Amino acid sequence: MKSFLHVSDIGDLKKALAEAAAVKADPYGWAHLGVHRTIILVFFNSSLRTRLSSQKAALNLGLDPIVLNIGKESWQLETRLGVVMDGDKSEHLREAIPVIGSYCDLIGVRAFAGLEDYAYDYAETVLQQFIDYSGRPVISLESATVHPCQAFADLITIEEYKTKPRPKVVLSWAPHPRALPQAVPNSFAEWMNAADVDFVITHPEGYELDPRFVGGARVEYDQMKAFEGADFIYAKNWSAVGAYGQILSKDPSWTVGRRQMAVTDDAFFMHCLPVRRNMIVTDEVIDSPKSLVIPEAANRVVSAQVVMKRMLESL
Ligand code: AN0
Ligand code: CP
Repeated sequence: MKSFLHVSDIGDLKKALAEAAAVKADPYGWAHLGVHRTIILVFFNSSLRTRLSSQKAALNLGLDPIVLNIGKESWQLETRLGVVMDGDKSEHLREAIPVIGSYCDLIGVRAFAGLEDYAYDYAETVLQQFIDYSGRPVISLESATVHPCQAFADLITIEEYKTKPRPKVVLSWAPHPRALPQAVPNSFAEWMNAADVDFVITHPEGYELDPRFVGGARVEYDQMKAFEGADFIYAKNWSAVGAYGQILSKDPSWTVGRRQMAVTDDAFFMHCLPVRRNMIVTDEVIDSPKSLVIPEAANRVVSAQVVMKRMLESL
């Protein structure tokens, strides 16, 4: 595997899920693979789960992780090409990336969408430079448009908890005080479309996701209707794509609570975390026995480990 951004990069999903189960059952079973190998994890943005689960996955494989927090420990990096560097950025990605590549075997990058320029974000301008200039396999640890390690962990979690061969999975927009990227819902949609589930997306009008990620999914603007008979509710806020990066609604009636969960088929509740309680989801729902947020986060080690394992095997 040369890079990990899309569901197509992992190949057959049944095989990937079987491999995830094997890695989870025997986390140290491939500890020889990473010996005398290094992964550099580059963070342009904050993280709790991705930072820790990626390091843990690397350690399980015998791989040495090095974390670099851009702008805090490194120089501030310029990411746009062709600019006069007379501002606060001391170094360009064009030099920094091959230097980072010369110190390691694999690279992970977290670089969120700026939410100002659709074309810049949706071209994956930062991540693509890592792919083009590092000479190393690159993992998106949430880049401008995708969060594949999260979506893979979500799929593993659904596989573990489903009680029907083809469960109904609903991705629901929920309110948030700040404008957030579309990476999590984009990847979730892409992976659910590829998986054997009945997938529905619900959001207020104006929050349509990019058609490349919506694919053939059913979109339902009535949240209560979308939730009917659901087996998994996946809540997430995102900012608008059309009116790029804008907050069009903070409607509290979309906060996932007992009212919506009551029309599901006793659905599980999922969220990638970090979550704003009583904005995205009520305390009652996230604290209920049907909430999967902790096992879902735990599966981030498993998804990252399968990806790093595949990359090490193909070096
Ligand atoms: C980020 C997002 O919505 O993309 C990270 C989620 C994993 N969330 C926040 O910034 C709160
Ligand atoms: N879900 C997730 O990626 O969390 P962090 O932003 O804390 O890494």
